[in-house]
Amino acid sequence: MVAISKPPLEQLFVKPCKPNNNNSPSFPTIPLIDLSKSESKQLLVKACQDFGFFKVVNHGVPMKLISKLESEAVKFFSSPLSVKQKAGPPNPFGYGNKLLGQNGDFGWVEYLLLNAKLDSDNKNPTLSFFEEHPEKFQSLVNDYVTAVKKMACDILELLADELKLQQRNVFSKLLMDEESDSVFRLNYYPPCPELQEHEPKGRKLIGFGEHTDPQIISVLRSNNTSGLEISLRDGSWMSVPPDSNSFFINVGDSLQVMTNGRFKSVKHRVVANSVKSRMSMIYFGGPPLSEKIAPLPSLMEREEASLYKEFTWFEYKKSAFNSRLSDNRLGRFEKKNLVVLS
Ligand code: GA4
Repeated sequence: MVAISKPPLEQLFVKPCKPNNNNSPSFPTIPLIDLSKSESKQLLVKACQDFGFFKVVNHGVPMKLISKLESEAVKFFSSPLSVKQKAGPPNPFGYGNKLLGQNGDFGWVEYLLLNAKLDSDNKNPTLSFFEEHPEKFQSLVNDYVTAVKKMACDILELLADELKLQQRNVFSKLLMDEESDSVFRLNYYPPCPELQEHEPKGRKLIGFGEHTDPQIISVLRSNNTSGLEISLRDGSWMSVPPDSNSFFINVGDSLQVMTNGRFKSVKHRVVANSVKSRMSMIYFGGPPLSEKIAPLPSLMEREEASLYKEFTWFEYKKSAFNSRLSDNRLGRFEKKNLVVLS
């Protein structure tokens, strides 16, 4: 058994990186997409190519459902540790505190990882800690997952349309499949008062370390506390202004592969706040374990070389879960194409 000690706060500070100038007129802004508008398709494709990240409004997910689930989640994270631990250690589903994954990554975060499969027979930890209404929480999660999955599928179909793919459900069918390997995550970032001493010097404490998501698409909703940052092409980090009425969408590694690198799986992280807590709820839409992931032949131009070796989602997931958060997980699946210069 590997004994993992608690991380001293010092280890959770992020390495300083080059500052970016958020006030400069050339500084990019997060693409904002109104899903009720007909021009959303083009904007979606552009956002996936330029950033692998965007914000959506008019998403159709009822605000009442979002706030009900959020308040149940707040109740859960405010419970005594002994109550939260009833959900079991994340293996892979369960309650976790500071330790992320199995390979020694830490962050200033508590979380609950759940199977997003909606049948009653799934492998979720017992949700008995919701003493009064245990089934209420499960049914809220189910309703919420159903709604965000529908939105994710609508977005994936608009993308397939705009890419002129014959089958507009080529991506969405992977999430709709009964065997879809999707995950639902609640992240609670408690305030860290000690951080106040470090903030004037510009030091940031890591909540969730930098990483890309291995799945196809991720749908994130948070309360109004800042913390999420995305990595820009020049290597700088851009802080994403929070917006509790909208959803933020990430392209995952698998969608990057299926589009042969046209869409970018965005590197992102969360930094802790010294005064306010941050709560986020994320649906990670993944394919069935047996699904073969490779660039779509119908998307490839004549003579275009595939940038990736084919793999099953099972193979990729296994390799991802053996990696550290910041590893370049796609690296070992990249093809080393030789360019012959004549
Ligand atoms: C990142 C996206 C999802 O949160 C997650 C994470 C998973 C975990 O927390 O167990 C991983 C991480 C995520 C990628 C690398 C591995 C696995 C932690 C980690 C160090 C649930 C997922 O699918 O991959």
